[in-house]
Amino acid sequence: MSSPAAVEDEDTVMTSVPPRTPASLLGRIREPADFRTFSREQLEELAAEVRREMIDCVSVTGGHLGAGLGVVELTVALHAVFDTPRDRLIWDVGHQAYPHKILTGRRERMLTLRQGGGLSGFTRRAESEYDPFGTGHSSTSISAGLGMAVARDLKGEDWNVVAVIGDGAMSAGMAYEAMNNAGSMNSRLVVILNDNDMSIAPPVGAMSAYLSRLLSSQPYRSIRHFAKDLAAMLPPPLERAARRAEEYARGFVSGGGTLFEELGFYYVGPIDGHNFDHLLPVLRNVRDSSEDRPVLIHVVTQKGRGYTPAEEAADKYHGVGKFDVVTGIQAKPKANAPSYTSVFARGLIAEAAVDPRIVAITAAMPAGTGLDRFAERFPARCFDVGIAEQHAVTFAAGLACEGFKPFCALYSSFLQRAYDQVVHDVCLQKLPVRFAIDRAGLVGADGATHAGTFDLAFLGCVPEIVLMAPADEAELMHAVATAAAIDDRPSAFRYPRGEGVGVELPARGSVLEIGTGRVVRSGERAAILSLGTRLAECLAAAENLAAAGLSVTVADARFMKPLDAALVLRLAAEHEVLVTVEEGSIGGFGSHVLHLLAERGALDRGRLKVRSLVLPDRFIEHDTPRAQYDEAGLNAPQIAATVRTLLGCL
Ligand SMILES: Cc1ncc(C[n+]2csc(CCOP(=O)(O)OP(=O)(O)O)c2C)c(N)n1
Repeated sequence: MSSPAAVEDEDTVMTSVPPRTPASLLGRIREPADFRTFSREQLEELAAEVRREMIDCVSVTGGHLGAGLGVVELTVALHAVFDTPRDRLIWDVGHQAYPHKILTGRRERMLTLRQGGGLSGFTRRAESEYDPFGTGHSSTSISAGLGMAVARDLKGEDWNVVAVIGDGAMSAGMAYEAMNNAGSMNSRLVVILNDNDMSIAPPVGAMSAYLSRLLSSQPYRSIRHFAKDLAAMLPPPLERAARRAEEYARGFVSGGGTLFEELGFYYVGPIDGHNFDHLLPVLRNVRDSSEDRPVLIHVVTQKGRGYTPAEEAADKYHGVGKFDVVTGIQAKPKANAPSYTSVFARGLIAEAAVDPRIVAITAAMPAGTGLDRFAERFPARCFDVGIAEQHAVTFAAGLACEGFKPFCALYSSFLQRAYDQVVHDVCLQKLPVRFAIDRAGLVGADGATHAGTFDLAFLGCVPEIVLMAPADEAELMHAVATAAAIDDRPSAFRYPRGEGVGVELPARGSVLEIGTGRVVRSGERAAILSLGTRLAECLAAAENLAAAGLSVTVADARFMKPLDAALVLRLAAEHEVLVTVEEGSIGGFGSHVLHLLAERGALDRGRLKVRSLVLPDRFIEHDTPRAQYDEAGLNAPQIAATVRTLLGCL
């Protein structure tokens, strides 16, 4: 597997405004109503302008490129045919919505994409009335769309709901739950399956194979011919002809029944998603149809369409940093240290080399989690289960039942999906599944949807699990080795997006003593107790305080669960001030420390001042990591200021 530049790894800051390609049609458009009267040829020209504009913008801001390029014609056609925003248009995941943003009044702000105060990289209700549903996590569009459609019916109103979902997103259970429900309801809902035969990585699973079979059973090329022939043969209106063509197509493609039809959908397709001759009549038909049931239009597109580098390497151009439009070469920020993700992969490979029971699981993020490297080394021991986090966790539980040592590598925010599986299938049965929780904490440009804010809180309250948060990349190697050794209960370790601090890496991690922290700097008046990678900021704060004559102890808890009670109580007893620091929400490490102190009576004497520095109780929007940490109050100056205030030394 290759390694696409994960968009989450780019700190993209606008540096210069690119020369705008003359855009004669786009320049006249403020909203979709402005092009609803366009001819087919004008729509085609508009699509070409949108594509050029998108490439220009993303070359400066970085962001998601391939998915948006693949839906340019579809986006233009949808807004041309449907009465948005009255008709609700939902983009699954939302990473392909840049053309949609360009066409819905946000063109002038495209160069602020993914930057502080700028446009989000996904759809957001707060951003535009053309974004009826906020996305970021995949496979929600059919459920949300069905909810809107049913609400419309209950209100007695008459508008359309269109959900656009990719073939990758279609691998998630939620999409089937929604289709299963929609198929049994008499509610008008249009689902557009945007089939580009790609997820971030090549798609996996039986559904993907099914879609390929569906396409190969009757190439859409011949349907186009049918449509043309029929349109020529039949009298106007063209719509009627096209409707007949679809009916023919349905029969030819599926022999009368597709999986979608079995689920209660009226299936149309496959149609060419770059061809307005296909898109416009079919979309108009569906819009004007009086069918009170869900329709699925199977649209075939090419990821990265119209930009050669992205067409040729769809995975590498899923998400990009800034790039040179002419060469396609992406500007890689200079790395000072390896990323936590790559260190995790290195640690896991080292463990797996000596333990054949170690297996690894990813939910459609092989490169994002570093497991692409593990898969190169141990192809038979790495499983990409598709965008299916819930399944990934219970699948890992099954592997653990049979004596394997599964490492389930998920982003913190996507693990939220699998909470019940963690509690019920893993922890309740005390199964030794290891959770490698990547992107724990703030994530920069991807913003609130992708931030790993809650894992400490939602895992810390579950019995049986060992919960670690390594402080640097060497500690991450130790956490991997420790998790490999814990074979009698579940364990998890969390680490952030981005690169480490540059410490030397061991060839293989050491197994840590469960539930023991370490003191990394000894002082007298105050103690800073850190969990995770804010340790470097805590040490910088201590240095700053020392320069002002304040002697501060800094400790690394290493484990949130089991908590090193002896260490916490000692720090509390020996200092006037105790400040805990973590990159997580309220309810996590600091809350556990406070609970322990209260239970053990350490707060009763009234001398100790305790504070917990956690992420604030609000969603932190996309910005540079540094700005996000400042907003959260988790940089060294703010940590030092907290200690100073508590010591009364302002
Ligand atoms: C629940 C969840 N898991 C993982 C992801 C990461 N992710 C973002 S886009 C994507 C692939 C989506 O593929 P597809 O739906 O085919 O859309 P395409 O990018 O090909 O247009 C993945 C895995 C996510 N957004 N949400």
